[in-house]
Amino acid sequence: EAEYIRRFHRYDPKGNQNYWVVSQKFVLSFLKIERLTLLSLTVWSLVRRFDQPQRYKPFVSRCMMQGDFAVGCLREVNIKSGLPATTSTERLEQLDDNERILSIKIVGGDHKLQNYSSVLTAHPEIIDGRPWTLVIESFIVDVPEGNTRDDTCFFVESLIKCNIKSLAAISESLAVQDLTETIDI
Ligand code: A8S
Repeated sequence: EAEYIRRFHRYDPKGNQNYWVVSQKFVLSFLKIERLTLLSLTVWSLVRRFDQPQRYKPFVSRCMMQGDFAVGCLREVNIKSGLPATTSTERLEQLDDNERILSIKIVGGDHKLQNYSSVLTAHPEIIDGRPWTLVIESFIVDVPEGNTRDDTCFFVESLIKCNIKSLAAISESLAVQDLTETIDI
């Protein structure tokens, strides 16, 4: 796990270091809870669809793509009501189907997260003969004026935890669906 983080979740903070959150601790606390009992393919097939985040992200109501689905493309995401945000414009920075890495950068929108970038990696593992997927997500973001590092980290961490929990639940139901379809009843 530490090796995955070393390899895939690296950042190069610029400017005043205090204004950046690189939450290694958050990633580590995640590692324990987010071992998903699923075919890792199902997880990755949801994550890699940069054009359809609403399939698993509970706060996204709609997503519109600008340009073809390729590295560098942009999506405009609409956020459900109840959050301090309405839209977000996001760029696909990296999509690696072999290593299972998705990296995005927020480049605009109506919300408080300035210079937000994130990396999500999904690692298939066999534990007790069963396939699992370990999902690790890390992020870097400016601390908004009037907020503390801790508050900012807590806010983002809560959103990401919701996303990953939902990813787990939806992947699981898709995996079960796939299984029952192959069993001809
Ligand atoms: C993601 C991660 C995050 C998304 C945040 C942190 C966001 O979409 C929501 C509320 C906000 O205030 C910021 O990978 C923003 O989705 C749900 C609009 C960016």
